[in-house]
Amino acid sequence: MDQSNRYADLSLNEADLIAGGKHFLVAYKLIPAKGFGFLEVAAHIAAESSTGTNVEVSTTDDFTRGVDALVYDIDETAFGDDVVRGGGLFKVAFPVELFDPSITDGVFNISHLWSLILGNNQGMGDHEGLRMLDFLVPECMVKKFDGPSANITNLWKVLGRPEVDGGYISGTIIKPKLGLRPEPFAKACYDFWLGGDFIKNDEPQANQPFCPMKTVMPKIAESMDRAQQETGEAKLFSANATADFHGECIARGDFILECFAKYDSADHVAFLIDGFVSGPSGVTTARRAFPDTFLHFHRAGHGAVTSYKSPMGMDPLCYMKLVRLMGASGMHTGTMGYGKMEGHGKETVLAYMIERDECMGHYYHQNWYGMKATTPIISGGMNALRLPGFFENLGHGNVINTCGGGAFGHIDSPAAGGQSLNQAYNCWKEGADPIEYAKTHPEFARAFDSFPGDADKIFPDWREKLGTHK
Ligand code: CAP
Ligand code: MG
Repeated sequence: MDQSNRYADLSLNEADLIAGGKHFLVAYKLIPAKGFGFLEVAAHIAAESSTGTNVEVSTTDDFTRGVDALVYDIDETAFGDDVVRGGGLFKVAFPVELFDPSITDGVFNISHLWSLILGNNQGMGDHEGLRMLDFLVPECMVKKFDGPSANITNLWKVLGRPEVDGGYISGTIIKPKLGLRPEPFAKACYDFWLGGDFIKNDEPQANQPFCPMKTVMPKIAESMDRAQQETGEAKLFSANATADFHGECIARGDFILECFAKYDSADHVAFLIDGFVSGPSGVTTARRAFPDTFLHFHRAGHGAVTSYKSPMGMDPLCYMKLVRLMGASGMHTGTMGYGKMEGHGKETVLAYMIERDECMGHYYHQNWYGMKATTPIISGGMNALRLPGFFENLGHGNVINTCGGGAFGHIDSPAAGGQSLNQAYNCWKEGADPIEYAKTHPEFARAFDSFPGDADKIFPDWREKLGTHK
């Protein structure tokens, strides 16, 4: 049934909709199924995402029609006819009345919002592909989401740095991903903290029988204390508090803080929340129960929804915006083509969108109206050699960077791995040539020997210029 007579109004003007401030706007990429018209499917998507279904129903009244989501712009040939990346563009205006403020405090529910803008419409049979590319949150809604409470400024304060432009936080992920027992786990932490700032649990490390949280967490806290005394520097740990049941998450968080409070280091702790798999409820539990603790959002699994390989789901930019609204202190934004995960150099927008007061997305200029920034977390196949190019592309180093292989794969020690990361940042900040810089910074130089494949690719003439370093 073609519902475009009800769920489309191409006379609507986007500038007026934005100025009116009463609509949540969404841009989608659509590949209609064979035998279906573009506007017909777009209108059906607007119906299914708001007040309709696939047929007229007798219970609809004038008020209902007044809150219909409406297709207001289409461009059927926007993306060409590639079977995955092809299709057309259409935009939908959702009246803000469709969204769901909590009965407790009026804060909007992300889970509800997500189920409207990218819910049933993903499973409809009249399209070959539907992908959300960008959305615009009006001011009246931005101000009714939690947003971040703590962020990188809290961590810079602990590290004794300026709370603005406090710079690069060098980090690692304890590797191997699973399989370390408590003693070797705590030793790995101590060894890295002798050279780097920040350690995170790897996303699956939690309470496995071979490394129970109640055994390992006190040892990690003790290792941090020893490393802080040894180096005279504050250290940070992002502990996995992810859980299905909110009570378990809170119990884990309380226990973790208790372990570190013993050494007066509770504010040196962040909570790692595997936010894609635990969803907005899991994230909001941590955000609300522990507002003073940095909420480290790990996005493992997000690729199923955001991968550029798919005609479905959402662009990573949309996911970044949802996560800032949820209140993540820090969010994995990917490595923008410099690491091992899918991505490209123009993904800087993923970082800018969550860290700036306002930012131009793919289709909409988003103002955050004073909502605190979410800190970009850079992780995935990174090491000291890949960092200078990464910072040059991003344009700054006010990020948390975690290198698992990049630290524990350094041939001298995890501490040398950590030092090599800090040296890579300083090399970029000073505008120095990395090879020249390596001549006076041995840990950075030894990163060339540790990751020769990367060195050959990024600095082809390093061998004759640097030779191997002992
Ligand atoms: C990186 C990592 C990270 C992912 C996150 C891993 O380890 O710990 O979880 O890379 O990816 O498990 O692979 P390495 P993203 O540093 O050893 O690669 O930030 O893109 O979500
Ligand atoms: Mg990991």
